[in-house]
Amino acid sequence: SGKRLRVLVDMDGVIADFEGGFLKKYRARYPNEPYITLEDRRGFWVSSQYGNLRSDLCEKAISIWESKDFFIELEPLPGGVQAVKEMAKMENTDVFICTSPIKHYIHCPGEKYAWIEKHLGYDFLDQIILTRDKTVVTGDSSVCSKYLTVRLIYKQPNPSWEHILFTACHNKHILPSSSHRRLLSWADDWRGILENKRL
Ligand code: DGP
Repeated sequence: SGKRLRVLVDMDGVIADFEGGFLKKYRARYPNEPYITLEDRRGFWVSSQYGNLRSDLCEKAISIWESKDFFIELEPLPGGVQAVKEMAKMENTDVFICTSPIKHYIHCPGEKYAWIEKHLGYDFLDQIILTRDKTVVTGDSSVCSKYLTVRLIYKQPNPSWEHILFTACHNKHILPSSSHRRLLSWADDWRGILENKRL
């Protein structure tokens, strides 16, 4: 019933645990360097916060996600894979994984495809959108904030979108606003949000 929905689900911090994977590998590689606990993470850019802690740590942080096997070995976030599979089976619902590869491209894009195949299955490879500029996917230039991580989009007619802010360690302190609904986790009521968008 109701509108057909196109749901764009981000990958890092929404279905794949980028922050947890980063911290684990950073600490293993640089055991004697200071680090930022997930509790103390602020802002989307991990490298900026590490750079503020000590300037050379910016580069060290970047070296972690530029390494082979970083992206493929990310753990799924609780409930994310199951929710996306369920969502994809819903009537009148098209689900895409919309994710920005890092510009050090030698490992990241391929490993993102491999991660999707491993956790969501071969057929989900048809649903991947890799772009450095997610605003062009919707054609709406006001989609810009890095901490907005799940998007719901109406199909025609009258295309419009709503960002749903998926709670992550780095954005949980941002105050709620009327224009940004939150999904606290995949245990939260994502079905309700979809049905509400469909009306
Ligand atoms: P997305 O969440 O899909 O917009 O992807 C953003 C990408 O950026 C993802 O691969 C993680 C990565 N990323 C996270 N923090 C930083 C950072 O501080 N610097 C860079 N270059 N990339 C980052």
